[in-house]
Amino acid sequence: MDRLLIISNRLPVSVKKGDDGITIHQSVGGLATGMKTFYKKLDSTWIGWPGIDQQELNSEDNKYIHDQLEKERCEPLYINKRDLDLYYNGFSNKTIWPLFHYFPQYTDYHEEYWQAYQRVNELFAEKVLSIIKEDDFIWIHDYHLLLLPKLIRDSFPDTTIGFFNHIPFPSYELFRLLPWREEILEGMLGADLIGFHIYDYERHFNSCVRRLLGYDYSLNRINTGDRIIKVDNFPMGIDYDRFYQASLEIGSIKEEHKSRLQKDIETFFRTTSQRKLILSIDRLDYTKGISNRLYAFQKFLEKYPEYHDKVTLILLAVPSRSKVEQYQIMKKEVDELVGHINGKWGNVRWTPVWYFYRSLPFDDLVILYYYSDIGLVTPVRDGMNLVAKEFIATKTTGKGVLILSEMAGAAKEMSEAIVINPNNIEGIANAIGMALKMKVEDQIARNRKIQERLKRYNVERWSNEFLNSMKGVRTLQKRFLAKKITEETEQKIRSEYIKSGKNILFLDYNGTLVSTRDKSEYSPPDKELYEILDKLARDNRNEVVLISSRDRKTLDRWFGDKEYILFAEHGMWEKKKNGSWIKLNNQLRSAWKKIIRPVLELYVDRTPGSFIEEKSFSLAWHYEKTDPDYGAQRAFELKDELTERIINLDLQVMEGKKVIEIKNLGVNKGTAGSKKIGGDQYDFILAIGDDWTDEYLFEELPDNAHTINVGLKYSRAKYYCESHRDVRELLKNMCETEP
Ligand code: GDG
Repeated sequence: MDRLLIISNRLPVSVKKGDDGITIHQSVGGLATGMKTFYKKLDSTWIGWPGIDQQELNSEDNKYIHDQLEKERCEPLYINKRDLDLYYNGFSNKTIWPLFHYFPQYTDYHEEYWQAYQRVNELFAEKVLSIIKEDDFIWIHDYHLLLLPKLIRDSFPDTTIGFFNHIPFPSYELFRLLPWREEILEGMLGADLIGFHIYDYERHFNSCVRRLLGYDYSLNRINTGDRIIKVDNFPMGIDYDRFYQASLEIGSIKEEHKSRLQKDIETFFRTTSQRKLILSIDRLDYTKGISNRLYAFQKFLEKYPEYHDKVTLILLAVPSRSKVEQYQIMKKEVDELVGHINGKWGNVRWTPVWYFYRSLPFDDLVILYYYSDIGLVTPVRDGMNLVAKEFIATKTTGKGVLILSEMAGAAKEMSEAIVINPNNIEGIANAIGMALKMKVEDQIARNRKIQERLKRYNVERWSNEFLNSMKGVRTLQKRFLAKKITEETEQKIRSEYIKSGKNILFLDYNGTLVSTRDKSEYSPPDKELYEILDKLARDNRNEVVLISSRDRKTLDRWFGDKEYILFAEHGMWEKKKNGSWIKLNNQLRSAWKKIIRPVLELYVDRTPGSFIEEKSFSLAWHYEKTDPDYGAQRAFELKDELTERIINLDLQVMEGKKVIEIKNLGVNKGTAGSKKIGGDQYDFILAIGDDWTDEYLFEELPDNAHTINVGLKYSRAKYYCESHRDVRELLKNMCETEP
């Protein structure tokens, strides 16, 4: 693959300046730990903040750091102290972090933070643009850099950009609280691929985009009109073998090589098989549910006195964001709770909670995992949670029990764990009791299943899937990118048309033959349009097919006496030249209208200017005459609501221009078009339409068909033109060309 630029707030290594000069350490955290080993296997450069203020460095330091980081394939980006504070402690960790983790009560909305966030994202963009090369792949990580994809795209439109969000993406109800919500979404949509850990975050994001920006999505693609963006979920894995191997080695370390921590654990905890260790590891963060965990442990000690003197909770809380007030308050609460529990139940032989407030080196971390019988992971909200996965990876014998919060993304993949609700203190206490009593065979059976998955879907596989998906989006975009119709193409279409003996022309009505605004009943076809269509229809080589979403009556009134074939209601009805209307699908039903009509009526009552159009097998809610913003917002809400309501009704919800239509499944312009062509051989096929109901037709037609979309650049059509005027011009020129 081409060169990869990885961009995240922090580099995977941190620079420190102390008495012994400059030192470089491994950064702690999911992203750094996870990607550390594998990113060096690729032709890649990592851009991020090195963890130090450049003001503290002299030219010698700078040179040394530069050389060291170059070896690590890292490119440092320095941020001035004030901006760093406002952007990192401020907007990232006092605005986005709490809001995205469903803590609106901790969320600060300060213009000053937002300004700094924009400045720092721009700084990142400048850095990227100073080193970017054509064909580079750019992979941006996390919530600190939500604006970066668009900033890069604006200056480098053809580059391939992926964005991965490591934290949850909240539901619309939370996200809408953000004053800069549109800018954030637009920023993210600068990427070609947007990844989340689990489907729930993906669907929240899509719904926010639809409600706030008005871009629709289908399957997992968002079409902004001039680009297609893929949104998908990629549950992040761990470096499984590294944890598994490290744990295997611990078991065979000779006595004289054992570390202090290992010796202490063996001395104090492995005295009898009765003693059990519960492990809790997190950054000290209010999202991680550490106090809930302590309350639950306390409850457990109350409920199960038989375990006194036997069970110890090791609580490793890694200092984090200690400049943010909420974190300071929380630290105090945890300190007090630990003190309370130890004070109440501890004795000379037994300290119920072993509390570490620091970060440990990797080897010690694995020792803790290795000796623990129970992993207690109880976040109140967590994007994924890698600790849960690492705990299982170190259980080389298969023995051990994981208690996992259902609010962690990891719970979706690890259902064999004991899954708890972190707010249910009693429930967690019981889960601890259950874990202590779980039979060894049961433990092994559960863990082996999870291990198989973790081994297979490890961090390398995760990265590869993300990167391959990025490549895939580019191919997809090329496939969907209609070319602007040029004079040369028109010429080509015309010359094929002249030469051919049997032609079929599929023409949509609204937005294609008349302007989109002329949608009401009172703007019938004009003289010019009749002349063009009549002329085409008089040529007996041609079949002119008007394929519209309009109802039969209207089409009859306008074109009933014409020599055209008419398709009404997206192809539910067909009228041949001089014939009568026939239903194309006998499976069609309309009893469902009784259920759906009241929903639409409610929207009519609440949205002045909107109205319901009833067709034989469909209902449509039109909002072209409403206040544009309000109407659009209501339309998104309605679409969301209908998506839920139509389950099991065999219906589909289609969105046209300023209309939402509910109709029977399996009927669309594509099925009608292909039925019309049937086994007949046409030398020349032309299809023109303007909204996504026409996409079905473009897709169904044979490869040699000339397909033209009016307005949308991203379409299944081969070409696009600007407006209905261009369509008329093309058709006029065709009529005027004599064979
Ligand atoms: C964010 C999201 C998502 C912890 N203490 C020490 C240490 N660690 C390592 C663990 C693990 C990582 O840090 C923590 O990862 P988590 O996933 O548990 O949590 P966050 O830091 O909040 O990460 C999270 C993650 O991004 C990845 O997308 O899963 O939801 O919040 O790898 O081993 N490592 C060392 N010493 C410690 O004391 N060496």
